[in-house]
Amino acid sequence: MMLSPQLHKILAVAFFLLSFCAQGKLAGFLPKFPFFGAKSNERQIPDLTPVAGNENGDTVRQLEYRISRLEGVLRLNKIITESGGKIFATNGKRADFDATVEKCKEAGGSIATPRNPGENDAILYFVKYFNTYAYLGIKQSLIPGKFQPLNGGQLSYTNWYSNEPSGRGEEECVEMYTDGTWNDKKCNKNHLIVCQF
Ligand code: MMA
Ligand code: CA
Repeated sequence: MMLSPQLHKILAVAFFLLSFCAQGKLAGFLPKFPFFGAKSNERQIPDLTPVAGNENGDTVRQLEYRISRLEGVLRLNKIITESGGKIFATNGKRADFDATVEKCKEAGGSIATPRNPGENDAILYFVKYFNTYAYLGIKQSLIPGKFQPLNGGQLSYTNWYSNEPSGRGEEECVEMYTDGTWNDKKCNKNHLIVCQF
């Protein structure tokens, strides 16, 4: 059966978070949720007993129901944030720009790239929680001082801090400050990994 884009998305988020749980790297993140720090032999195995229903349509509906419940739990616990159907997640770790792009790609997503104030806020939640700047999926174009989304095209939304971008070609990446504004910056800082799915 083909995976729906929604199922694909939530599975990518789940594996992203789980891969770090398994390494114990999420310990410390959301300490009120001790299951994140549990050793592998103590971890709860989810009950994946199929619900009755032989037709593909039923199966898809049931999967969608289960996904929406999972999303509800993740959202409630602020393990993911969401804006307009786009999901954002962090593992609480830091990396430079290239490593962040790679980590997000490995997880089946991409580096967080806000397209409007709602998405900017969804990323900002993690930046504030960890009190750590995050790189965005925006880079200087071939024209120094002009920025564009990683996958090309034009920036239709920006949230530059006053007098930014200021690097005049010397600062090729973009970081989000803890007030949600943006600064062009060198790409080699250790910033919070925030991905979108
Ligand atoms: C730093 C660096 C720049 C930023 C300025 C703002 C001195 O350089 O973070 O990217 O524009 O601070 O003062
Ligand atoms: Ca700058």
